[in-house]
This record gives sequence, C-alpha cells and structure tokens, in this order.
Amino acid sequence: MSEEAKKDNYSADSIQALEGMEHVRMRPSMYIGDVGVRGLHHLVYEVVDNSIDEAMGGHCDTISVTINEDGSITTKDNGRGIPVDLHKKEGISALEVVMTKIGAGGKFDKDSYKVSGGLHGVGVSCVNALSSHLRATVYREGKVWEQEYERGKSLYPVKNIGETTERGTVVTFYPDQTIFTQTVEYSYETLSNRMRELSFLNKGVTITMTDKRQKDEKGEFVSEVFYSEEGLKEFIKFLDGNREQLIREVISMEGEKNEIPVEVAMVYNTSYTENLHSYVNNINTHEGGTHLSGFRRGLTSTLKKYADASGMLDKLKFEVQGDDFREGLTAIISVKVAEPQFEGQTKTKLGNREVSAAVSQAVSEMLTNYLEENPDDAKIIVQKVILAAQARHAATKAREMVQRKTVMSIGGLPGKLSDCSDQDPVNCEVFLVEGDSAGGTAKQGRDRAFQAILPLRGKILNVEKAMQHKVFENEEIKNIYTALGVTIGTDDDSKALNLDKLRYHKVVIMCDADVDGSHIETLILTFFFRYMRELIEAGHIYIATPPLYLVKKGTKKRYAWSDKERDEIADSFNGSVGIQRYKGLGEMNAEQLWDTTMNPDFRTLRQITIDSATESDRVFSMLMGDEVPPRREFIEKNAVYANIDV
Ligand code: 0RA
Repeated sequence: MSEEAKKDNYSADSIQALEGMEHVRMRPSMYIGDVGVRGLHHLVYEVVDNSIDEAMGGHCDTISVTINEDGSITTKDNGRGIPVDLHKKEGISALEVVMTKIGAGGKFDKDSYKVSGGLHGVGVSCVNALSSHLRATVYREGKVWEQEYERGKSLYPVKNIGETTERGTVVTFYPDQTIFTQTVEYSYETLSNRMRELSFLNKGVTITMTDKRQKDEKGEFVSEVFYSEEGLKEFIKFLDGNREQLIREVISMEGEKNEIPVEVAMVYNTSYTENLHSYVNNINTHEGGTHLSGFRRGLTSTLKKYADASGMLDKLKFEVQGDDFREGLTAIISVKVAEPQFEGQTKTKLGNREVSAAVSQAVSEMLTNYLEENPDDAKIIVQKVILAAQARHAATKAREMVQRKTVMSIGGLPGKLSDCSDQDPVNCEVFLVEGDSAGGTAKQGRDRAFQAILPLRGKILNVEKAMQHKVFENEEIKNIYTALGVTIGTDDDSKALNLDKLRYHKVVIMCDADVDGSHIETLILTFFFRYMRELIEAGHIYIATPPLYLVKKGTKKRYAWSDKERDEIADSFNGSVGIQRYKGLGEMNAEQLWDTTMNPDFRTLRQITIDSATESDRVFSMLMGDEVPPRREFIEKNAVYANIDV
C-alpha cells in the first residue's frame, strides 16, 4: 500500500470520529461557549480540567501551564497518563480515541470519579478539533508515546518514542486562527487567575503558570507557582485581604453530606457588601443555585436560632431577615456533584435539588460548633446582624423610593436625561458622562435618534464604602436607576435586577482620558459591579474611548489614542505638525466628540466582561476600600481595570 493509501485507509476507520470533530469546527460555540477571548481561554481550562480530575482521583499532584514563545500552550501533569493500549471497539489506540472522538469524554473506567470538566465538559477532543496543531505525549508504564494532529485529524498512529521513569500527560496546542478569528493571543493574567482559583479549590496540588513571551527584571520567564495547603480558608483570606476582618478566624468545614462532597469557608468583615461565591466541580456558578440557597438557609436558621436564644434581639422592633445575616459576609461554597444540572441564562445555576439539603446541613453543623466554641465572635456577629437589620429598615424605604420612581414611566425620568427618540431599547444607547459641560457637548454631538445622554455630577458615590440606604438615597444613583428603567427584586432572598424594562441595550461610560476620569470610571464600574452585575453579565456595559491627541498639518487631521500612534501619525505627515493633547472631553467640540468617540462607524467601545468574579471582587474591594497602600501600589502597577477583561 502506498503511503497515501495507508493514510486514507487509516482515516476511513475514524470517519465517525471525524464527523463529530467536524461538527465541533462547524459549531464551536456549542462546545466552548464562544470563539472570542473567552472561548480561546476555555481551551486551556478544558485540558487542565482533565489534569485536575487526575488530581482529584489522587493520581496527580503537579500541573503546569505554559504560554510558549510562539503563543502556543503546553500543559503538563504527573497523572496516570492517557491510556495508549488498543481500544477494542474503535480498533485504535485509546489515546487516539480520547483525542479524536467527541463525547468519548476520556474515562472508560466506570469507577473513576469524574466530576471536574469545563463549563461544557466537552473533553480534550474539542480542544484538538479547534487547534491547527496539537501534540500529545504520554509517559506511562515506562514508555513515552506520542501522536500529533492537525485540526483534530491524527497525522500518524500513536508511536512509541522512548523510555521513561516518569508518568503523566503533556499536551501542546495551537488554537486555530481560522476559528478564533478575533484573536489567538493568550492573556497571562486571565490564565493565572484561573490557575490560582483552581489551586484554592483543589488544595495540595501545585500548579505552575509560566509565560515564555515575557521576562521579569531578573531575565527569567514570568512565572508563578500556586499551591494551597488549606484550600477555601486561604481563598477567603486572599479575597478579603483588603477588608478588615470582624471575627478572629475564617470559619470553615469540609466533608461529605449524602455522598456529596461539600466545602465551605466564610468570614465576616466590616464592609456592607455580601460576597458569596459558589462552585460546582470547580466551575464558578455565577447564577448560584441549590447549593447557594442551601448555604443561605443553613446560615439564616443557625444564626437566627443562636441570636434568638441569646436574647440580643429582644429589643428589636422588627424581624431580622435573611439579608441581615449576610451583610459583610464573604463566603465560598464548593460542592462536587456527579451529574450536575446547569440551568439559567449562562448555564451557571445549579439545579440539582438534593444538593440544597446537603449544604444546608453542613453549614448548620459548622456554624453551630463555631458559635458554641467562640462566644465572643458569636456576639460580634449577632451585633453586626442587628446593625444590618436597622440599616436595612432605612434602606428599604430608600429602595422603595427608587422603585416607585422607576415604575412611573413618563415624567419619572430624571430631568438631566436627554433621551433619544427611538423607543426600541435594542437600538438605544445611553452615555453616562462625567460632568455637566462634557454632557452638554455630548448632547450637541449625539445622534438624538438613538443616543441618550445622562450627565453625572463629579465623583459618584463610592458604593464600596457606603451602606445600602446611602446608595439608594444618592441622587446620581437614583438617576441611573430611573434612566435605565431597571428595578430591583423585592423578594428577601434576592436583590436580583429586573432587566425587562431596560431602556437601552448599550450603557456607555464616557469619562476624561486622565487620572480623574479613570477614577470616576472605576467608581461607576464599582457601582455596576455591586448593584447591577446582571447588566455587566448580559454585556450591556461599555466604556467609550476618547482620543488622547489630535495631530494636524495644514488641513490634514488625525486623532491618536496612544503616544505611539501619535508619533506614527506625526511621522507619516512628515515635517512640522501641530499636536493637541485632549485633557478632557470638554476640550473637544461636539463634532470632534461625535467623530472620535460616539459615531458607531468609527468609535471603539470596550465591552466590560467579568473574567473572574472572585478576582473582580478582590480588585474592587482593593481599589475602593479603606486600605490605601495596596490600592496605590495596584494602580501604579496596573491599569485601573486590569482584571475586568475589556
Ligand atoms: C482517559 C483515561 C484515564 C486518564 C485520562 C484519560 C487522562 C486524560 C488527560 C488529559 C490531560 N491529562 C490527562 N490525564 C489522564 C484513566 C487512566 C487509567 O485508568 O490508567
């Protein structure tokens, strides 16, 4: 048989597999969510999840992820290695089945405890299908095996390439540029945040993240090693590092309830925000679900019982509610569920009924013990709850005011809002503009058919430091609620935002391109993050990018958004040029503002997405909290919204 014929014959065996793989390439979003930045990073998580599975089964304790010089990714683990023996049904090596068959999932042994798996749990074959090239190297039972693939098709049968005393799997892949057309560039920040998170969620596993595209001051590749001895307890300390702890210790538990592994850690701090983060099989469940409601139920009932018995609530004139127990609470709940049912808009809400009771019981036991053993802290917690209840009482009134104003449609709109004429929210945009004067320019420059302007006066309230009722009493914030037309859920357990009446599908924050402007931008983002997170998650929040310079020569004019661009334009104009630096939006006239920043044909809007809820939480608490030194250090080192992936 000729080489060609052999190849054809070989691939004929795997026609079935290729069909599945072709489908992944045809409809990648069905498998990895999207083909943008998120989907690109998802490829890495998908491979690493398999390594984490090995670790959870006790077969692996070391994982590394490397961004190579050429932009490809290499993951390595010291697990059992993907099996390479003949897969009887398929008639090819098990390695090839794992790499080229969709839905093979990977594990054939029934008793293997597979609960990890990415958002979609699609397996490494998906990564292979979406890579222009992939190489899998397996170290197993004394031998080294290898196979390479192009766009999911194997280039040759699995071959033995040597001997070894090691164990594990190494995968190197190049994301396919014809699939990931937007970008194939990996963010070290994004990947390392996820690796850190995974190390907290899987204590005892060493995860090394390296970026060979960058070197540090010492001339070494940028690299971090993540290892957590105590898991969630340390995760809480990391998250709350910028907040002042109210009780001595992080309260934590780990165990199994009704055969469901449950881990919980929590602490109270002096802030007024509630920070609950929940995970199922290492996936952040943004929309919560049964594990979160189980946590809430367990927390409320246990604390309420304790508070009632303590007599401290006797003087209170109204009932304490669920919310009151969670003010200033930071908690992480992590459960492992064999067959998770994910629901909700982004499929990040756990639906399994049985999990609720398991978590609720676990939390009750943990808290009951803690309160008994730490009466001083118990008292501090109850006092905090009472204060929260009193503040909520005041806040309810303020919130109802916001609510009432929002519900009134015509005439209820803020006086400062210059609305657009189109009534269809899908077409409409609202610009939140810093200051009345820039607001005036924007009002002149806009296309009034679909663009509305809401000027905000100076610095808006720092919601990170304010109690809830102060937030709802604030004029600028009330204006934002009424202008956007969103209302706040009234049921006790959720302050969920109602977006049904959202009046604009694009909400654009437009601030000066200077330090003050970026501070205001951060304040507004903090507000959206803490009070209207659903708007960010639904992709409605954007940042406008006004230019920094106008380069002029005679009648030739061009705008520049960076120093580099300014110099390039100046060079291209050759000869002496005039350069105008825009310090603020106010320095542009209406036409310039339209041309550069508001006209949909030419502007660049940066959409705000939440890359990692826990990391955003940490950064906002740092940027906006009381602890000034870390904030300064952070702002000096990074862009203000470094972790909000825009
Ligand atoms: C299939 C079966 C087994 C392990 C794996 C796949 C596996 C996949 C990956 C991907 C990256 N690292 C991995 N490590 C293991 C079970 C192996 C056995 O039963 O010996």
